[in-house]
Amino acid sequence: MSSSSTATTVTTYQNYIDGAWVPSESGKTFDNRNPANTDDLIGLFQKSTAADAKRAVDAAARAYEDWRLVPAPKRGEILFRAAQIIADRKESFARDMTREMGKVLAETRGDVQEAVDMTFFLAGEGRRMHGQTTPSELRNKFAMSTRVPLGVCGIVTPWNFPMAIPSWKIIPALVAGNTVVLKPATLTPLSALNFVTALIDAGVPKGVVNLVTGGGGDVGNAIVEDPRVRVVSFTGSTDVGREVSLRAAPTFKKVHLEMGGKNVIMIMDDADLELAVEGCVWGGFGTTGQRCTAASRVVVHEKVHDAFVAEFVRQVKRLTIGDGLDEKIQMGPSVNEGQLATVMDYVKIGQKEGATLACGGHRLDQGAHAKGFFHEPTIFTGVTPDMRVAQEEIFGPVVSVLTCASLEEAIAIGNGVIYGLSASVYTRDINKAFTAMRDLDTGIFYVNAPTIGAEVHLPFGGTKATGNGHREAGIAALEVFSEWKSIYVDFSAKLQRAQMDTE
Ligand code: UN1
Repeated sequence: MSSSSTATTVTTYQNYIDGAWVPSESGKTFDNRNPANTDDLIGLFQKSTAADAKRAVDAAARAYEDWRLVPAPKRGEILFRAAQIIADRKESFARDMTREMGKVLAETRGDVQEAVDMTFFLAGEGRRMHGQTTPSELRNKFAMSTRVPLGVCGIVTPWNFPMAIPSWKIIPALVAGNTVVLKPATLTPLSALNFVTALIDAGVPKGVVNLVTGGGGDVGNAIVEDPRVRVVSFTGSTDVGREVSLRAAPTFKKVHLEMGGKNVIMIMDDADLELAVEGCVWGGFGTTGQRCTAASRVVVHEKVHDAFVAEFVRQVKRLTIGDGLDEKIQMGPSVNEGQLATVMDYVKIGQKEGATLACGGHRLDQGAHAKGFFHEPTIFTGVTPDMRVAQEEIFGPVVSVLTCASLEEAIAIGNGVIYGLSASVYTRDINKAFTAMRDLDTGIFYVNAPTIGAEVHLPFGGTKATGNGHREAGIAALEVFSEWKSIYVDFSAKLQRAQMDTE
């Protein structure tokens, strides 16, 4: 069993290492609390150490010796079963997720569904995972290259998509024949544990997937620095990503990083404004703005600026804020006190820089909001491209509105940040749409839709300080979790040596 109950009925959850639920050698746990109501203690999780991480890597390294030889279609079959199990448990997994990180049920259902979709999609790679065959230079010789696994993968995942993102990384790792050590964000260990439990119940053999909860400094670094770990896949902030990269470098690991964003929606003067407002509301304030893909900048053509802002502000003021378990609520809390403090800091920074607070700007802490980390959805207008609220990732419910006089200016503003994840344009002019699509330096681009909503079978990732050249999702994920082996089969060696001598 994954858990045991204490006298106060608070569940203590354990690590999963080498096919068994085990406590950390530290003897310590940490709390997992509901950000909508901090009285609600969801459970206690293991405060693991470097020694726990090492045991998990030991187990994964041993299990790799057999898992790599399990035929890929068979690995895929286990993963198909896992996808179905996750689908069957969708509602309870979604509720656990809303409780532990706050986003509304409609979104946590979407998060779980993304894990289902990704698992079904990549399980199918067990029967594809195509390589190449190519003619050889020589007679009686056959040449091909095949995908091979790398070994143990260290997977470090964030709290904002607590089941989807682990699935983006773990499923391609497994189908390709690798084994895994997962360290989830300390704010969302239950969703990670639910995901791992589904894999176990589907029949993933012992040691193939290991879960170690705890802090990045203790567990994360130990995984990233272990020479037996051959791949590290990390989603989180750009600062931590840089550190992961540096720590992984001495042992020549393959490192996949998915980091910050400052995504832009560009609204041209011919846009369908109703559509654009709807996109900005959900792109900006969905998941309380806590998405790497959040539309935290809106650049509006000066001709439609005032009409757009009036309607955007009107709709944002009507959003219902509260506990995401209530189906009527549209936006939940920030994930913790630190994240809320960041939001409040940026509200002050924006005002000091001279931006206009068009709505929001305050913490909500009365009545139903008294025990959570709630903040009003906030819009700044009159923002200029150099302001910090236009440059820095806030990861909260704050949107900055800027103006432009042309598409060219909008594109320059859009590209004028260190990040490059997602961008979008609202226009009815196909020439403008294709120009923007070509010229925005981002990994993802949308036309007449917000910057959010990536689908599992397309590559996901960004340019510049958002990523390091890799993509996850789609079959692009296999590039991270496999490498190529080229094989030459010489079926007439003697004859060929003779040929080589004469040619
Ligand atoms: C993230 O914020 O890290 O495209 C991922 C989207 C979601 C995934 C976001 N499907 O917005």
